[in-house]
Amino acid sequence: MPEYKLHCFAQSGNAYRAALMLNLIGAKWEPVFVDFFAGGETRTPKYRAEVNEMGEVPVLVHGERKLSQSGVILTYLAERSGKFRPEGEDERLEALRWLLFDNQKVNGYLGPYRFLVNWAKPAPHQAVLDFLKARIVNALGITDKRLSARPFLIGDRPTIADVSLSGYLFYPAEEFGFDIGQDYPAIAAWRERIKALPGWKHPYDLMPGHPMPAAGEGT
Ligand SMILES: N[C@@H](CCC(=O)N[C@@H](CS)C(=O)NCC(=O)O)C(=O)O
Repeated sequence: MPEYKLHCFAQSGNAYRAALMLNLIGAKWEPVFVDFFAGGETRTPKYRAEVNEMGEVPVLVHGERKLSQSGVILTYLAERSGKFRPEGEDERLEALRWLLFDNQKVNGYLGPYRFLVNWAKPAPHQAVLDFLKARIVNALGITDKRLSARPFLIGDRPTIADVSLSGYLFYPAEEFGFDIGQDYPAIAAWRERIKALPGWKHPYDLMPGHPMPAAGEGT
C-alpha cells in the first residue's frame, strides 16, 4: 500500500510540484483525482469539509496528517527524506525566499494566465491578459538572470526551491501562447538539468486527468 496519497489533477502546476517531489525522492504514492474542471470539486462543501478548507489542490495525505500548500508539502517531504533539503540557516532562508517569489510571481501568475487563455468562460478581457503577461515577463526575466549565474536556484544542487519553480514550466508552450524555453535560455538549460534527475516525469504522465474529455464526451 502506498505511503502517501496526493489529491491532484494533471493540469495543475501547483499539484505538479508535490507530485514531482514524491517521484524525485522515490516515495511510494498514489494520486487521488480531483475533478476540478467538470465537477468543480474544489468548490464543493464536501471537499472543503473533508479534504481542504482552502478549496485547493495539492493535498498530501500521510497517515493521519493532511497537508496543503505546495511549499509546506515540499518542506515536509524534504525534511522526512533528507532529499532536496536546504542545509543550514542561510540555505533555508534562501530557498524560502525563492519559494515565496515563485509562489507569488512566477508560477503564481503563470497558472492563472494559462487558465484564462485555455479554459475561462467567459473569455477574459484582453487588458487582464496583458497585465498578467507583463508580470510574467518580469518574473521570468529575474529568474532567468538568477539561473544564468548558477545551475540551480540556490547553488550547485537542486532543492525544493527548484521543485517549486517546476510548477508550470514543463507544460506545453502552446498552452501559454509563448515559448518559455525559447525566450529564456537559462531557464531552458535549467529545465534540462531538472529533467535529467532520476524520477522526473512530465506533469501529464504523473497525474490523472489528461487529456480532458472534449465537450460533450464522458459524463
Ligand atoms: N499556493 C497554493 C496554490 C494552490 C492552487 O491555487 N491550486 C489550484 C489548482 S492549480 C486550485 O486548487 N484551485 C481551486 C479553485 O480555485 O477552486 C499551493 O502552492 O499549493
